[in-house]
Amino acid sequence: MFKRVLIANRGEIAVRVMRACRDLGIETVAVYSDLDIDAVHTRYADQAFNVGPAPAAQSYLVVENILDAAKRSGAEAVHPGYGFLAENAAFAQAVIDAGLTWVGPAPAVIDGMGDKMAARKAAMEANVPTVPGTKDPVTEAEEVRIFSKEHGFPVAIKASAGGGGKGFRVVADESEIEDALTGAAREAENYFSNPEVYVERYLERPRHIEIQVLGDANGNVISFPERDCSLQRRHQKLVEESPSPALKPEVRTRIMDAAKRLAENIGYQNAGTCEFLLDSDHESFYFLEMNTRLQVEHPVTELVSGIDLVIAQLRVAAGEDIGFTQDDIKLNGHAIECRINAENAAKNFMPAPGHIGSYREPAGPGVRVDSGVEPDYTVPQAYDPMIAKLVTYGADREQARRRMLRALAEYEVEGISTTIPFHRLMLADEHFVSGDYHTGTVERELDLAPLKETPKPKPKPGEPMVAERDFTVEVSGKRFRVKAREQLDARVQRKKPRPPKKLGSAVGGSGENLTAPMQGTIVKVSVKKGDRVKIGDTIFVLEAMKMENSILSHADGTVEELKVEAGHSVETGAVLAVIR
Ligand code: MV4
Repeated sequence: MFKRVLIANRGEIAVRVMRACRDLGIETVAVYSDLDIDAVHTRYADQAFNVGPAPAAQSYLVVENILDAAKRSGAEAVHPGYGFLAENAAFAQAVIDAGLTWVGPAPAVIDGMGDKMAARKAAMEANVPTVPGTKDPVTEAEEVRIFSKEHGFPVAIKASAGGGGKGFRVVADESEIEDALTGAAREAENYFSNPEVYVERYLERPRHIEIQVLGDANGNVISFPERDCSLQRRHQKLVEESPSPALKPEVRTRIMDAAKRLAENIGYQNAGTCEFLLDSDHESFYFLEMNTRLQVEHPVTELVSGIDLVIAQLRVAAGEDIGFTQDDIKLNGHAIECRINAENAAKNFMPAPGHIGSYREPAGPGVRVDSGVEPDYTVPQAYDPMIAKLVTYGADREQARRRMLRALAEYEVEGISTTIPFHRLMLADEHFVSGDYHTGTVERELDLAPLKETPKPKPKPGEPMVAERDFTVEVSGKRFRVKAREQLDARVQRKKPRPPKKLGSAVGGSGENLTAPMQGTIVKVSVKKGDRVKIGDTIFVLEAMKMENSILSHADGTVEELKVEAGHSVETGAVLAVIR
């Protein structure tokens, strides 16, 4: 077994991997950016090396800096965690070329599965069902039209190099083909420097089911009971659970066998995940893609199987026996994970980095918290907004759910907005309680209105304004919460009515200037000088916060001037156009 391992990551996953190392008596080496000099993971490790300034592109993603830290620390292996360089074949190869052990699958396998078309072909060869689709990439609208004639609408256009929803478009009818094709190809080029896209029949209301696999050092592959990851928003998972409330035992067996066959066929070693779509009949399933890394949601599998997946990864990488076989993998109980993100669900899940004041994690029976933060920590804007994962375990789903509600109520994160209120709503909602949800539930069916801060009732003109404040007072040993109401002088600014919001849209503007509501890159200009526009019309498409956002007109009028064009980066508040 290794004496020392470098963890090429930060936040909760870095701490989580370091804990597995500690369990095995392995010394840990952290890498950190200038922003993480006092971060939890940096201080948890036995050694820590600075790899560069705050931006990930200048630190956590700089291969030579990571390798330099590995050499200087005397690390014998590198664990990449997830995200950052975890699925970067060149990095994996560089680690191996430096004489170190890569804790993950072979670089060629990372490359192979990174190409969704090649992954689909590997699935077909392993007799694993895939969604009916084109065997090769498409470039012309006519090809999409021909496909839809055979398979009907809706169809999905997807990036070959894609994943996570980037370069993903749903086409409901012929009229949408052209725009969807160019949009998907543009996004694919922007995100993956590869504009290739392909077409599939689009499954309505599917569930997102994934199977953990583990290839041991002797080429045996073990598969684990599924994770249901359907509760997503804009391709960002929010809640995951195991087992899936939608999977019958015979379907579980078939899907676990399918994942094992695929992993065996490509000679998979170490931990990986096969993603499937389960059709709304809860019988037919289709291979989507394979992730060649440990996933965020791996703890739910650890809890229902009793296997520490990171310890297993380290043992496989060291060429050791993992100590269990497929027959040892049983499904016991139920686990649920809620991703605790520094995001404000009441404001379209807008990232909400900032300073955490008091911070208290829940505990008690069946509660696990994998966290990368602590009291008085500042959540940086530079990195992914997930600050922790709250995972609960119960003998059955209802016990796991109730424990999650208890833990969410105990979880205290003072100073920033988090997704805790969203999860409290989600876990109590009938869609979750019934288990009857799908990939569109969060975005299309869940009512998030209760999360909107209840605006204080505005006093009528002339009526005094009253502020309310809560206090805890003690009277003869008893504690009472009291609400004090304080009269203030009225200083009320009447706000202009805001135009209707489209999903994934934003409006910014005052007077005749249309301004950028957030920092980002203009990827599309939807109007030209002289066009007549109405409030709410899309003027630009701005790429920010990992997604494309429509920038809507804030007024009725004529486009007098366009200040930006596709490709321009803009700061918050920048004037984008003049509409009068
Ligand atoms: C699909 C699909 C339905 N039909 N493909 C693509 C990115 C991957 N992470 C999930 N993707 C999907 N591919 C076909 N043919 C549904 C999904 C999907 C999804 C799509 C839109 C919004 C959220 C989603 C969550 C999980 C799966």
